[in-house]
Amino acid sequence: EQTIYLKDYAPTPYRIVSVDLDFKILEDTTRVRAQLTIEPREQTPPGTPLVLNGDELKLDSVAVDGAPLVLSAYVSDANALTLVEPPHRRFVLETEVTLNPAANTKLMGLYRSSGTWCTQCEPEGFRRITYYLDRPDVLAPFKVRMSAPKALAPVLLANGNLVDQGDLGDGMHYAVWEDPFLKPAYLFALVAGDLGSISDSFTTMSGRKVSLGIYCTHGKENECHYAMDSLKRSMAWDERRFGREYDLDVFNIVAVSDFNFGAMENKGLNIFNDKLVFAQPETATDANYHSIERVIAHEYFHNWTGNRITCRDWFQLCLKEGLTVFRDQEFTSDERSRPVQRIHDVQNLRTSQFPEDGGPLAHPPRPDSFREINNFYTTTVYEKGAEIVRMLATLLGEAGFRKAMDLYFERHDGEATTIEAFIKVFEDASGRDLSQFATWYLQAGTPQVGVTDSYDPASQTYTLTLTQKVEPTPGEPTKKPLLIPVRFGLIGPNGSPMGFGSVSGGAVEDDLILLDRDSVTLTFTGVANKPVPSLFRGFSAPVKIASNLGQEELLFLARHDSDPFNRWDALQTATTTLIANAATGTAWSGTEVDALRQALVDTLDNPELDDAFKAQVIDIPTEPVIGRHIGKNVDPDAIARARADLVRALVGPVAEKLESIYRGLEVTAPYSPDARQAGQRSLRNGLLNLLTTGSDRGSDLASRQYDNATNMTDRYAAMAISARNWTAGAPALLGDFRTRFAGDPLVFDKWLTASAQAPDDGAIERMRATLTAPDFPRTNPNRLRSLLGSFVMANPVQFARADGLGFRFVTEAVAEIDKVNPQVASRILTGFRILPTLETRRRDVGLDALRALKEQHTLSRNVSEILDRIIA
Ligand code: B3K
Ligand code: ZN
Repeated sequence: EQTIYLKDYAPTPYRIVSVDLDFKILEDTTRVRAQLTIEPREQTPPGTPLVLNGDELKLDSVAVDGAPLVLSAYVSDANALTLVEPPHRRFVLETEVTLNPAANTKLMGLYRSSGTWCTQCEPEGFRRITYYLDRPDVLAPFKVRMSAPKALAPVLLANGNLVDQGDLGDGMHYAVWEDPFLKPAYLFALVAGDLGSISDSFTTMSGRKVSLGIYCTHGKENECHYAMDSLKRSMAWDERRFGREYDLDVFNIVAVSDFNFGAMENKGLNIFNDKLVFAQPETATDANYHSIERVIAHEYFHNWTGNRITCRDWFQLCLKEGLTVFRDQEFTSDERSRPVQRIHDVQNLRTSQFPEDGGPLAHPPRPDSFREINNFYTTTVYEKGAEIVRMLATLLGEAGFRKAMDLYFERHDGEATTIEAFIKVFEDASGRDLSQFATWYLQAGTPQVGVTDSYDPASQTYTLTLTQKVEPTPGEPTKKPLLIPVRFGLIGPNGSPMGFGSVSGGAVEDDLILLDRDSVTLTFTGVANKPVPSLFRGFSAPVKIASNLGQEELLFLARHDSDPFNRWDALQTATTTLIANAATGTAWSGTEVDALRQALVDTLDNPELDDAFKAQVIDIPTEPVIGRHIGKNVDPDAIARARADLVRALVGPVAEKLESIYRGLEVTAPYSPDARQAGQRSLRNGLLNLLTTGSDRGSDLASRQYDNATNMTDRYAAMAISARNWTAGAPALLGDFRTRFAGDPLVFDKWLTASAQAPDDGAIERMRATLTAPDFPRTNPNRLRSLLGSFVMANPVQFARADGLGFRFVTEAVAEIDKVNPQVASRILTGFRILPTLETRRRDVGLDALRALKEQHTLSRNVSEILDRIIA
């Protein structure tokens, strides 16, 4: 099996000048005729073979300039069609293949989802539709003709603009779509089906009217309005914030129920996992609305960062993904609350990216080799990629960043480009040397920043030393120092910001320290009193901070820091430390718990803070986050016990007060997903969570909330909190929820998740029974991920059981899923990346389960790669 290296990149010897596709879609088969106009590049020697990618294609005919090819002129096998000696001039290659979309359970290429024909081509799915140079640096204009039975597929969609349509008799009809923009094959899309839709329009800043459509299963139209609203707000925001206007006359979105990922940014025809489109208050939570808004925006923003400017090769994936995640984070920050969104994004980074970056699957945001590219659509490429762009924005400032982005669009529009070119744009626009900064893209691992300081009252001098260190990661034994932007402030004894005279010893620009060596010692003069340093404000770099602050100083920051992120983070650090210490044998003191409780209560009582922020402050770090903090010899049972004990100690004396705040927060107005109302619900549900873990009032409160809920946010929270704490009421709530919403697959997913995250000893049996029930939809990614993905990522107590039952349950399921859908299987398997952090006994039974998987099954390239990297 082959490893692909970035260093081997070379352009194709042939160019594809234009693409003409004809799809004949019939009930059982689809015939694809492709006419590719091809020419050799100037430097290509005559006689150079033309190798086109293919995957599971059945070739029916092949011709050049209208003449069928003789057998000796080409070779076709499972993975390629090779023209041995193509003409040394422009020519038209015509191929015909037959596909069976209904049998395509990998959901890459053309497949059927609940009767609808749809496509997913990124990264290498187009080769499952026709023979092609299936790589992102081959750009061409596409014309697509499709015909299908009118009864099965009254709706026929593809990229670009509709240029023709009509009746063909015999119950068949056709449509022709043309996309004038050059694009790589991974952005190709086609949809044919019997779909309902809603429509709207958007007038761009230059006055062009764009027709907008969202297509879905009949009957779901009413659940598409929030997605439409999010789309229009995204289009307006990209004009305002980045000066980017939409470029076609139509923009369509199609919701499908079987989808490997969240959504896909195909040019002018985005295809979405329906869970990221459908929303109504009775069945979708505030969190669902939030995700819909974010992902609709994300895919729309790709039109400029991804489609107009795409990637030269898949190693450059974070060129489009990191940048587009940054853009969607900024959109949500502008539409909702900036500090709340920042905390949300950092929680996500710490929960999923840090464990990836500190374990066997660590890789740089711009990797230099892979076996299976689908395994690199990771949180490192996406979320760490976004953090890198955010650091560029921090270094350049708002105006400087916008100037650089303008230059990026101007310089690279229409191109397939690289991370190097992206960085060069930022250098040219700012005049800065970013060569050291570029290391962020090329090196894996989360830097650990150490802090020490001292104050000399006699000379009024404050000294601050910052160090950085990155642990070795697979294939990278030694690390280079990074350029780490540290946004900071000094806080005086009365809680106000403190000025200083001068600073020396390192690079400081206004409130930004540039930590660019292993160690930097800064000397601040004219400092009147001993300050408390507030470092990494707004989480200005994706690092782990080994703060030297004690609990007292952390609580001081939580009270006084002008930076809301650091206020939140100070309490998180204080809480995590107490739990981690207790789990590893160092008990907390009563004073420590009293002080922490007071800080939480003061936050709740502060009328100036908004509810969403308060909810984040009282959110006790999860077990996986604490496990990660401990780092080695982790015993999930001990962590769960210590966490619950601390919550009990915190809540006990104030349970009544918390309950009365809880009662006072009930929303009486009609449901709205807006940030304010959602914030109020999240605070109320956060209190319910505290009361359920920390007192005996919670179980009943939760059951009552469940019964009286008028929206899914409150009902789901009550069930999930009960399940996670395995209260007396939990089994009844799970049982009711399952039958109450039977028939709604997206609500079933919520039940699967809650059930999989419950830490009771019956969890595995319950999951096994669910999974093996005859009516469980075994091929649907959403169902599988809701059950198994939530289990491996969020239920360490049962997944990492010392008897190995949890591990074996998952490896056996992965072996089965792999036969159907390798992408889903390998994604679930990544949950085993926690093995190296676990205590020996658990690690060993986990490794045994992985070895058995490897020995007993024939596995896909996707699963084998993940397995080998974890076992290694
Ligand atoms: N670009 C797609 C991801 C496709 C994933 C293929 N395994 C969605 C996105 O990031 O916007
Ligand atoms: Zn994306």
